[in-house]
Amino acid sequence: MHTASDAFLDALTAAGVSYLFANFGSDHPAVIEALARAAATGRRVPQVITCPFEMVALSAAHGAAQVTGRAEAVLVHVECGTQSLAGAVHNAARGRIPVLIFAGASPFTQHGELPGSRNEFIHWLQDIRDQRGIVRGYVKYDNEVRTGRNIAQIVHRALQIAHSDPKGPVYLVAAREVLEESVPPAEPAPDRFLPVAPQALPADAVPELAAALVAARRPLIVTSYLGRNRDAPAALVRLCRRLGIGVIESVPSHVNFPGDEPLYLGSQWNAQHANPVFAAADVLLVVDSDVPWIPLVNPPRPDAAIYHIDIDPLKPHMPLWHIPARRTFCADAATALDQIDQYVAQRLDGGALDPARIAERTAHYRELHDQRQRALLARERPTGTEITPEFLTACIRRRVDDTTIVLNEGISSYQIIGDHLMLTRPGSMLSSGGSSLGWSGGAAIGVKLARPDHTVISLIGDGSYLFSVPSSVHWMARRYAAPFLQVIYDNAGWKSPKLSLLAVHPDGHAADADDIGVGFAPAPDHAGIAAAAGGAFGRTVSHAAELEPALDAALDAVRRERRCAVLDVKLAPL
Ligand SMILES: Cc1ncc(C[n+]2csc(CCOP(=O)(O)OP(=O)(O)O)c2C)c(N)n1
Ligand SMILES: [Mg+2]
Repeated sequence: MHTASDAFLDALTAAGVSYLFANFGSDHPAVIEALARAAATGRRVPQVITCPFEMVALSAAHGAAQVTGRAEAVLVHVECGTQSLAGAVHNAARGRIPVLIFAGASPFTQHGELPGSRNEFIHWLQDIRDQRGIVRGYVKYDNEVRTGRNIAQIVHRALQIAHSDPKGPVYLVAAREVLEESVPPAEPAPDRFLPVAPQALPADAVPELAAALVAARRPLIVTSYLGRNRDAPAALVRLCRRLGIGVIESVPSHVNFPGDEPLYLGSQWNAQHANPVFAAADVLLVVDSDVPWIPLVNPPRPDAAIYHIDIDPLKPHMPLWHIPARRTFCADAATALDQIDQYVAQRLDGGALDPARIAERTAHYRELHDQRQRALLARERPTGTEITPEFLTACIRRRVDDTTIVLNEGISSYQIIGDHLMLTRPGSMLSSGGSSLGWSGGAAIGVKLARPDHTVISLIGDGSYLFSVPSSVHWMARRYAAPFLQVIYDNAGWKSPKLSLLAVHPDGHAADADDIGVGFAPAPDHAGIAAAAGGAFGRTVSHAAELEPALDAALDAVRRERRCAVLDVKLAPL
């Protein structure tokens, strides 16, 4: 017996997929049978991770891919399960995350014409006109497997597309009859479906970019996600040190540049005012960024020479997008930065490079870096008994070691978390890259499964914690031995929509209203949810003096008892 479902699992295994984050339904008897057959006969297949909610399944695959760079598989139930992927599809798309999503489809025969024919009432209810249309706006590729005879080929092609830059999710569907189909075993050949090789800058671009950066007075690089490639931050450091170029992160979803480099000048997010360091740049090189600045509040200098290198420079998935770049290049950041650096080293050193000019730029940026550093440290000192997000993050920083991965879903504290963790190691902090809340619960499981020897810490707003489906997350974390620490930045509700309101209507009725529908009173027992669902260590902390002992106890539960810990940290309410 060898069905299309066996061939599907074999193709995943051959492609290096380790996990099948699964939420089964009536579309999957053939797959469940194939999994059991593999277990009975000792055939290696991806490990099934049962996910009680699909959004958590895709978030877990998202987290795993963020640390390995490789797609995992997510198996969902027809169109209903596809809908329940919810905002995780948006996050995977915006975060350019390789992942293979596979859904069943309602049987297409109703009188037993083929094995798998309709035999349950839901087969009529779940037959919709365009199942793939649910996610088409978010995936790089979607297709229906119409015969088991080429299911391996379609899986490998889908994964090749997912793994090629700009990476992203892919979606396949197959009806029950196809998944039941007997097919001859085929030799899967994943090495004939390798991702497209990284792209370099065209030859004429390198001298132009180098010349602009060399001649500038205040050259600045702004980036958001070049750190997704763990080699790129080192390439950025080499070039910036050689030429005295400052670096600003805009809405970073990775560690793109070490926080302790004197050329590091901080990040910009949603601040509703200009950033003077950014505004002073005369040559601005944007590398891998979806939102390098917000034109309405923080525009570049009008005469700045802007260049753009991106793995996805045109962003055709965003209907409105433009930066006034002189030249735009589609290239891999690490490759491109190395090209410029090598050109400068070989062709300009000792010639067009003026050491005094570079020393002046470096000293200027070092001074700004040091000023910023002093201001940050001053802000994180505790004042009285209240816990500020700055103090909380500093306490966490002191517990981050070389094998810690932090997931930042702090929302109104995104920037504070990045600023005060001051991380230096590529890959040590991740954000979803998207904006649909609740990613970091499932993602923490995926990261922990992929890096079992690391300490995983999810820093999450209280609203985002509830979005993350904590009952599913904490059940899964215990079931699959994937313990992590979760610290809730609990400001008693959704602070961000309130900030959005005040930015647009600072003096309106809502600004003075007692209740604008964003508060969480009466307070949920957040830690209790995790304890009930997954036996997590749970504690609520509201006094500054309690914080550090609670963090130590929570980390001890994670590292020694190997169970999740949730610290619900009460900040000033919104
Ligand atoms: C799935 C989803 N629903 C709604 C929103 C809109 N939204 C943006 S921020 C926010 C509040 C988040 O609350 P919390 O995590 O507590 O962060 P805070 O703003 O309080 O720091 C909401 C509801 C969203 N981004 N994603
Ligand atoms: Mg909140």
